Amino acid sequence: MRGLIAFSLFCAAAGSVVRAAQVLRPRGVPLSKASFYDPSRDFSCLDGSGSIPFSYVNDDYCDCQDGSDEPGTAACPNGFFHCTNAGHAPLTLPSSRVNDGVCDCCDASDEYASSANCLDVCRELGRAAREEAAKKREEHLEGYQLRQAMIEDGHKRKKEAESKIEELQKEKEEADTVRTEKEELKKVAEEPEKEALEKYRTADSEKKAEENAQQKEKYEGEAREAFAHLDNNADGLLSMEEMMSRQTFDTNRDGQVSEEEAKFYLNQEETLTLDTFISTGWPLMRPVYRMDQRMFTPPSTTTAAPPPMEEELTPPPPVFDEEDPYMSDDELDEEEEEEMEENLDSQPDAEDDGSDDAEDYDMPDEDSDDKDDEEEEEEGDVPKEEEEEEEPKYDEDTQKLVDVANAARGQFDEADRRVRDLTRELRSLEETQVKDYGSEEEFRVLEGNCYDYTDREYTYRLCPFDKATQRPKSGHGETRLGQWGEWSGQEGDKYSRMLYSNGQACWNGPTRSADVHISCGTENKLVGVSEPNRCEYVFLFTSPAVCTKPEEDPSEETAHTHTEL
Ligand code: MAN
Repeated sequence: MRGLIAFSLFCAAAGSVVRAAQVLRPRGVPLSKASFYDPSRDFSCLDGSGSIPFSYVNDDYCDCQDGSDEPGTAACPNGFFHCTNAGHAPLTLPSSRVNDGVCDCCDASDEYASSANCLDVCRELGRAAREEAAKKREEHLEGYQLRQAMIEDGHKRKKEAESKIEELQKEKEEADTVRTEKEELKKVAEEPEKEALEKYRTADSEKKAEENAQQKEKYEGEAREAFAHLDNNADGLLSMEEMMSRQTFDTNRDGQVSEEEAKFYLNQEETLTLDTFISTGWPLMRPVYRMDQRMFTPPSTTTAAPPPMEEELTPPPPVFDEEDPYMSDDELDEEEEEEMEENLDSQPDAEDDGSDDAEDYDMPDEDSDDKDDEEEEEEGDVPKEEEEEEEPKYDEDTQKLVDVANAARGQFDEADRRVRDLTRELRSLEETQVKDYGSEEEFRVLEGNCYDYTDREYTYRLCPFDKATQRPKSGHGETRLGQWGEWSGQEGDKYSRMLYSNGQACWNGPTRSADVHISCGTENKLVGVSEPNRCEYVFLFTSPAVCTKPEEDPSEETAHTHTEL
């Protein structure tokens, strides 16, 4: 019975595939193993585990441990079924799929005893697959040709960069020389300018010193006059009594000069000599004294004055009251008064030795301004237009020297700028020369370009050899995902991946990075981006640069399929 079934299966198998002069073999056996299935001999299990009469092959009973006696049935759990799929690609299935009601083989051979009614569709599928493969191959070939162009372009650019570097180096040498010359000329022009301005400054400060001396003289003259006026008994000492005899010093306007009031103006001394008067007493009393001198009408009553208050027993500070109704605006030199008030503030205090030292006078001093000017000029700054307009302060000869120096500074600045520009340009070109643009410079042409990909939330950008970024579609701010790092493909396939690292730090996480996977395509294009782990991005980039040479004979596989027939 077993033998009969096996024979019929063998014939059925032969019948389903046999064309003229083709190799007969049991169902499910690939051509490569046909010789092991010889119906004129016993069958030896392919793993050598035993031998059985040939009639036991495909008898739906599993005899061999490796399942090799049942290639065309589902009897062995570890067996395999091979479908020839003439017209398309052969297929090997686990034998459990035989007659399971599902069409696995396109030639329908796996469902010979089922009700699945499978049809042989291998020819149509084969044609579509071949067309698809041809298209792919075509693209691959085009990509490969484009790669050749990229290689050529890369080499060309490298050479151009080399000669540009040489050119720039020469230009920079020349620019250095020009800069040195201009620097020298600037020094030469600045020397007389500095001298001329120095004289100017000296003349200026001499004038100011003279003015100061005059002012001091005037101030002291006034003081002497006042001293003589106040020193009633002309004994060369200004005493408490003499002070108390003057209504001028009735600061709180209670009708009499108290001891405290008198003492305040004597700088807490009992008496003052002329010298101590000039340095300590006069600065205190000058405002009230002068005001009193200038009043049109002396106050006959105290009605205009505020009533004296308890606390005013302590002598109030001699405040100059600009609102005072008895003051003559015409006569009072306000500026001078203010100036003297300033002087009052800076008078030496009671602990001071009180010596009449000119340095104790805080006369107007513009030295500090001068110093600023000098510093600015020493730094080579061209005087500002505004300042020039405000102060046409130089004589013709000096102005000429300043103009010449300004011109020399301008020329030096220009020469200096040129050197810096050339240095920058050279540095960036030299950097490109040491970058790895692929084994044949095939990626060099990508430098300077950027490629975008937009998904639902973000627009991603890849600028090869520079950076990878992410920008929300809402448009707020760009996130740096990484700077160009290195080629990161596996050994032998180094140029299939790029790593962009050290991007913006992820909140509570690592710095962002982008891993760029490059596959063959006819375009340099960013075709997808994902973020498989938070802040770790995978970019899918296609480029002809990675297209390898397509196989010579694309129909090899099909030919192999046909030989099985
Ligand atoms: C931003 C984007 C995201 C990232 C989060 C992490 O929203 O950069 O891609 O996952 O930050 O906080």
